[in-house]
Amino acid sequence: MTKHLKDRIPPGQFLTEKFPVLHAGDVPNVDLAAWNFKISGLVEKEIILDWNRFLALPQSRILCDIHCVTTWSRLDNVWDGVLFRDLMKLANVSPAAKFVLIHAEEGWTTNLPLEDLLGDHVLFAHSHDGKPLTPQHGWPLRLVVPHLYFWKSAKWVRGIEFLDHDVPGFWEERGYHLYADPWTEQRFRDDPEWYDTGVNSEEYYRTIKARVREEMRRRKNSQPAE
Ligand SMILES: Nc1nc2c(c(=O)[nH]1)N[C@H]1C(S)=C(S)[C@@H](COP(=O)(O)O)O[C@H]1N2
Ligand SMILES: [Mo]
Repeated sequence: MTKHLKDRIPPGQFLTEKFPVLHAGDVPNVDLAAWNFKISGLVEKEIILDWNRFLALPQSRILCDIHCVTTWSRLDNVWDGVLFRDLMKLANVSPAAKFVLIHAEEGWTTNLPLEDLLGDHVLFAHSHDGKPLTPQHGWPLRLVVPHLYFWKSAKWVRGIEFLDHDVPGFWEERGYHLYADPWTEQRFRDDPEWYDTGVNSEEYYRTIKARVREEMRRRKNSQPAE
């Protein structure tokens, strides 16, 4: 089934064929020989991978649309890399882990519920549209979480930390939404559920995710028959 173009563009977004560059601070200088990736937190044993070991992991390709909170969307991006869930298999993660804090160069972080990372569409990418990432877009490695606003897709990633509680990341601490669903425009942390359910609770995520599912159902039902 081909989806209508308008059904692929969330509210408040415009389409671009360009690939804008956005981040806090400067593009970091990364030395691949010194680069490593750390799996930490609620794991039996911390794991540290170097670049060659990372590349030796099973490789996957995804095709996705991306939606930036600054209102641009870019369709049909091809990414190559390692699925989050394939990476996670290396570590013995405690069942108590419910959240993940993604760590990038220079202490930049972003937070996500673990279950959002387990799908076959979430990957650590080293290539975009068939070419290695450019430094501005996150070389050597970035996360891609297509179903959330693009700031969750950390560039220059260096590790993942499994947690039993939610810890707001860099932009989230500065007022951006904790979950960031583009279809219900979770841009800023000004949603009523935030005030109703309080800080960092699983209850909060249950509530906002229920709202997202409801919106997706509504959209599906309002689609004209073909
Ligand atoms: N490490 C790091 N990753 C980051 C950011 C950042 O400031 N630092 N900014 C995020 C934001 S706000 C966006 S919109 C996307 C932009 O990715 P792009 O520059 O490849 O378009 O990267 C995200 N990943
Ligand atoms: Mo952004």
